[in-house]
Amino acid sequence: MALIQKNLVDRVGTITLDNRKSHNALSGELIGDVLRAMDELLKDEARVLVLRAPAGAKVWSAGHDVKELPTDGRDPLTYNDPLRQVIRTIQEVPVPVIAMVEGSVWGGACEVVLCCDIIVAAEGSSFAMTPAKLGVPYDIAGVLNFMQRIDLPIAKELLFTAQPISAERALDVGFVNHVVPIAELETATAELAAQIGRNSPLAIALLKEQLRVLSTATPLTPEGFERIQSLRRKIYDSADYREGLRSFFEKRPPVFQGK
Ligand code: LCV
Repeated sequence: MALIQKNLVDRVGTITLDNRKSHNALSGELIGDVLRAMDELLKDEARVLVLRAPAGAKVWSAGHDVKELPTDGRDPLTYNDPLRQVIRTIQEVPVPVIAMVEGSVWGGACEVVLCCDIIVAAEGSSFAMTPAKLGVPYDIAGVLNFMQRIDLPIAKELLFTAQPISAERALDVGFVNHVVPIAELETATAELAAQIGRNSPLAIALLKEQLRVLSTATPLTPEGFERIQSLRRKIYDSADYREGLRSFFEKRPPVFQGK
């Protein structure tokens, strides 16, 4: 059973995350459905993609499926993790991807939204970046994505506090494009998508790839990369990482010991 809905109207492809029982947690299964839908819509010559939750959703997505985070000493966010795959796909598909957001967005889902090309959020929606709350050693590509979209002091506050911020604050700090009343969310998104769909798909595909390549040209030495990976390994091998996940399942605040 698909955990998403898909439709294509006037070359605008819409993918609706629709796994309500786990608040659209980004499980491998749900992400697999999203990737297949993106592939099918591009084959049907969609010129814009919209990623959304069902109308009225209180939670856009609860982030990475915590049940799928390994606790046996394996890296929880490797290159082939479904979350990393869908984020790279959003960044690399040759059409603009618009995140149409209502409700709360958590953890890895914040990065998914941030890596969409344009974000239209409803008043009352919120964004929480949660690695520090769960004790998760976030991966380098993910941190770079946050840095690309959010000024460093703001990114640090959001990541260190792991607290939700409002759509209005997200607009102020520049990581959403528009905040609109919930009743106007679909219309505002559709108008934006239609404007883009009337322009040259070839020129837009080139512009998107130019912006991706030029914005990700970040110097990272092999030594720097290895050093960060060794720091991450210490964390996903730590008691704190296991405590973070255990506290989530036991529905209690984590007690981190710093080891
Ligand atoms: C699996 C879930 C989830 C979930 N996974 O309903 O960025 S990182 O590094 O942190 C990254 C690794 C990441 O993205 O981690 C996930 C970060 N996400 C969060 O911290 C959000 C966790 N979820 C919540 O805070 C609440 O579920 C919200 C506020 C989204 C909704 O609260 P509400 O009271 O409406 P429940 O908490 O009762 O959730 C309903 C069911 O969905 C499961 C949750 O375990 C519960 O399952 P059970 O009914 O079996 O108890 N669920 C929620 N989020 N990310 N499962």
